[in-house]
Amino acid sequence: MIPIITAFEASPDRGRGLARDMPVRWALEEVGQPYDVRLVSFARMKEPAHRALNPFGQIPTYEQGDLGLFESGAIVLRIAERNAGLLPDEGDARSRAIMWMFAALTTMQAPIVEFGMAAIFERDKPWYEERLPMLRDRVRVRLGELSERLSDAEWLEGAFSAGDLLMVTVLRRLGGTGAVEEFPNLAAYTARGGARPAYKRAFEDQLAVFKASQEQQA
Ligand code: GTB
Repeated sequence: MIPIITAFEASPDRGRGLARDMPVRWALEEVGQPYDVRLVSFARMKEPAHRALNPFGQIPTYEQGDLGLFESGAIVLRIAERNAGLLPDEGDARSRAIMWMFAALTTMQAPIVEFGMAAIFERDKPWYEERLPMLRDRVRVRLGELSERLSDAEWLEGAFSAGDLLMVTVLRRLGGTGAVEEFPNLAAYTARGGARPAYKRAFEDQLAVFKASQEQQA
């Protein structure tokens, strides 16, 4: 049965692939699983039918048969567990790859999102100028630690895994800030992820959705 995911009808990121449907699309492309997309507006996301799938009224969601999931990390894990290519078979290696999935979505993503949110929503607040360097420093510390661990390896833990997929999507949220570029190995790592054919297909698909939404408005 072909899974159905939800995504923004018109993404506020204007097709930059920063919304959380992107890791889900990328994972599905990596394993060669065809999928359908149901596009939803902000209003539709808050309606009972969508909230039945995601109580927080957000995208992405994932439906396959009787299964309905939300949370991009849980969806990527489901895809990785059911298909070859995103998690090692051997138990310890598999646990380490899952550990990196959590590291991406918690330890790395938390300060990155806080930094990004402040830049968008607190710009006009009196505390903004004082708070921003602190938030940026928190991101820099985490990036430095990740950079040291990655060193000159291609991927975080041997072969490319769902851990790398999520880490690259989280690091991409810093695009345009110059933060990742302070660490050349992380910049190369992020570029390596983005150069994967599956990533490119996922990116082009979500970009096509955004372009279509603009054409409809014109
Ligand atoms: N933890 C959840 C997950 O990983 O699935 C987070 C899901 C989430 O944040 N969804 C957002 C959403 O539905 C879209 S992706 N928001 C609508 C709402 O809450 O009403 C987050 C996002 C949004 C916009 C940009 N952007 O414009 O750059 C980037 C990321």
